[in-house]
Amino acid sequence: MKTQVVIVGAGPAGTLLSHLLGRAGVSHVVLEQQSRAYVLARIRAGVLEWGSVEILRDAGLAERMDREGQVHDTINIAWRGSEMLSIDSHELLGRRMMAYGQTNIQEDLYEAVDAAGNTIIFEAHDVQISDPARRPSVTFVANGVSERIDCDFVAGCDGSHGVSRTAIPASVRTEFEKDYPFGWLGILSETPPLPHLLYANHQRGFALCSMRNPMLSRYYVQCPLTDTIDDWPDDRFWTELLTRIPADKAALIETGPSIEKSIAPLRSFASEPMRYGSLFLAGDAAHIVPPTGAKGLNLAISDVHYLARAFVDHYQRGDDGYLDSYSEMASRRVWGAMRFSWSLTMLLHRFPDMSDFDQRAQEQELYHLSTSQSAQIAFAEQYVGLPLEV
Ligand code: FAS
Ligand code: PHB
Repeated sequence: MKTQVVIVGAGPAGTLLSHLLGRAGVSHVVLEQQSRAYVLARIRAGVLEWGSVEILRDAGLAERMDREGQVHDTINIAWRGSEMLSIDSHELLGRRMMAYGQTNIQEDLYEAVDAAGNTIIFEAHDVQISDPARRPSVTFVANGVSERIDCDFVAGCDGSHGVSRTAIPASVRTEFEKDYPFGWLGILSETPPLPHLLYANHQRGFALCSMRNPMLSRYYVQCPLTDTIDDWPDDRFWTELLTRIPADKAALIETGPSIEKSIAPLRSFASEPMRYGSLFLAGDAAHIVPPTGAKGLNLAISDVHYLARAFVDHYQRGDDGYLDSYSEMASRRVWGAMRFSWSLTMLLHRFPDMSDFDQRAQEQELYHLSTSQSAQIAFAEQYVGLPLEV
């Protein structure tokens, strides 16, 4: 086979790239190691920056999002069990955010790929990238048959455990990493959510109240990395969540059976450069952020926005300016989100070695955020997302 771009991975990054390239008439093939159903069963992100909303709208992917998604202006942060601040990004910046689950986005993306007749080869195994620096080709096995695709470019959208990043020689890569000594236990429950996102700093640990739709709530509590979901029956989860948030908010929460329960470790990771010759990395293949800042999915979308623009300029105008600037431009946005997600994780979580001084210093920073409009503006512009670079 021969095509212009091979995309490895059909998560949000790879599938959005497929859709954008298809709209521009750039030939491509997507290789996904899992089945379509497996990818769609993942429960992950829930909050979209307004820049991501606009990218999806411009790509004709927003009809269901605009119908079912929930536009939000306010982020609430609680501390010490009773204090709470509210940050209204629309009042401060005129910018909003959208609560719309990654699972829904993935469904919408697959539907659009099907409608456009683009090619995703699911259950493609043993993907290998050869000669990424000059004349790349990709081999894989599907239905027991070994295949090879010659291409102009490879887009590595295969997440943090994929093969694309390591196709860049270790001598070329610089990696930055920070692991956190706790995880997030998340549940979904078919109960009405709180009206606004609520993050909580508490002596017992972090908690987060989020949503998917008016009858589907998403909740998280910080838990030790050594825990498993068997350590957290629903009753224990609800008791812990309601303890960590202010009583007046806890009184509004309707508990119910969890329909999904999982523990995710928290990690900061970045690999540079995001380009090696004809190989380009996008999304989790190049970077991981702790979910505290709701940035992972949004970075995947912004990387793909930059990369699709670069490929289209190459093929339609013979202009490689955006290809040549991709790695630096995408990395600038990645590091903005990386730092914000790290700082919010350090501010809101209970670390095992924390002293009373450390706890009090966290609480003082939250008090300052509650009283300073300039601090709130700085927070809000990073949470809802800075404008994309032209
Ligand atoms: P993905 O990992 O989503 O997709 C990569 C795809 O490549 C996968 O389908 C995989 O099967 C495929 N693949 C891997 N190796 C391959 C190979 N060798 N060959 C072919 N295909 C291969 N972000 C938030 O903003 N908020 C959250 O609350 C949040 N929660 C998360 C919870 C968990 C458990 C995880 C793991 C991530 C979470 N994230 C969250 C981040 C998440 O949303 C990612 O940022 C987002 O999925 C990134 O999308 P992709 O880059 O497409 O990577
Ligand atoms: C979610 O809704 O899953 C969510 C919201 C905000 C975050 C992380 C996850 O920071």
